[in-house]
Amino acid sequence: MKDIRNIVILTGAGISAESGLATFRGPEGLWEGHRVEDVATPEAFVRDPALVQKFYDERRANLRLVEPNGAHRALARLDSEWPGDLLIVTQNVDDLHERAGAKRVLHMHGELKSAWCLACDGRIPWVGTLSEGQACTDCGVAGRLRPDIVWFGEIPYGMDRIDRALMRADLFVSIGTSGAVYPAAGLVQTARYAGARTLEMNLEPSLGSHFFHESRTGPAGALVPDWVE
Ligand code: BJW
Repeated sequence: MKDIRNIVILTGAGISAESGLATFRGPEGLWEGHRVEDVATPEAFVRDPALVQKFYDERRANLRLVEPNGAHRALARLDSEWPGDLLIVTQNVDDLHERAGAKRVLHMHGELKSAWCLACDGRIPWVGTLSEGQACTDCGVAGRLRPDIVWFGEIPYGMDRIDRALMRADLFVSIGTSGAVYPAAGLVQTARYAGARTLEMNLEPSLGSHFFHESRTGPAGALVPDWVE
């Protein structure tokens, strides 16, 4: 990776698929069992909080059953060895990048293992199941915790930091994302505007694959370690 110093990597559900976590869209997609508007919007949470809490409780429980795969491990190795700036921007709410050892990770759509207290606006680690009415460990108020997840219509986390990293990036790499959800799907255009080389690695060409200089198709568990070597 000659002439490259600063790297931004965007990951999506496809990178965790080989660990056994369902992606969102497609035949085996997570949304097949749940209508997205029933579980991943602020309106759904107001309408049926128990359903939404149950959906996320189940996904948290499932996290304990899965392990990082070769793609997570390769990115963690790159993170630990890369001397320049590097930022892994993940849309995933799982913790597989961290469990593989990556440190420079930003969860733009939130994290399953975090709870957001609507009483004090604090973020606390999730313990037990939120649907049991766990109290906030900061303010002590019970029953006001929601999943710390960015739902449709909400502003993703860290957008300023992401924009700053993209403006300095020499290389932007997108892994395992369909390009269906904005603003994540538009990061490639910002990176190109800033002059970065852009590479996509996905099982199939994504909706935005024409925006990339290069598009490699195949499973992330094979493509990412090859690229990092
Ligand atoms: C493999 C593989 C293997 C499989 N190896 N690859 C109309 C037009 C444009 C935009 C909008 C619009 N109406 C509304 C909007 C905005 C909306 C949006 O984009 N909607 C679209 C659906 C149209 N966006 C928002 O509301 C966002 N907020 C926002 O825009 O605020 C305003 C704003 C403006 C400007 C700047 C800043 C803010 C918020 C979006 C929140 C998304 N939340 C979710 C749920 C999170 C919680 C949860 O997990 O439950 O995030 S939705 C869901 O989709 C989740 C994901 O992070 C996200 C992206 O999905 P991802 O990761 O791409 O997964 P898939 O399944 O789609 O794709 C997987 C890919 O992997 C596939 O291509 C496979 O082929 C591939 N793959 N196995 C490699 N082994």
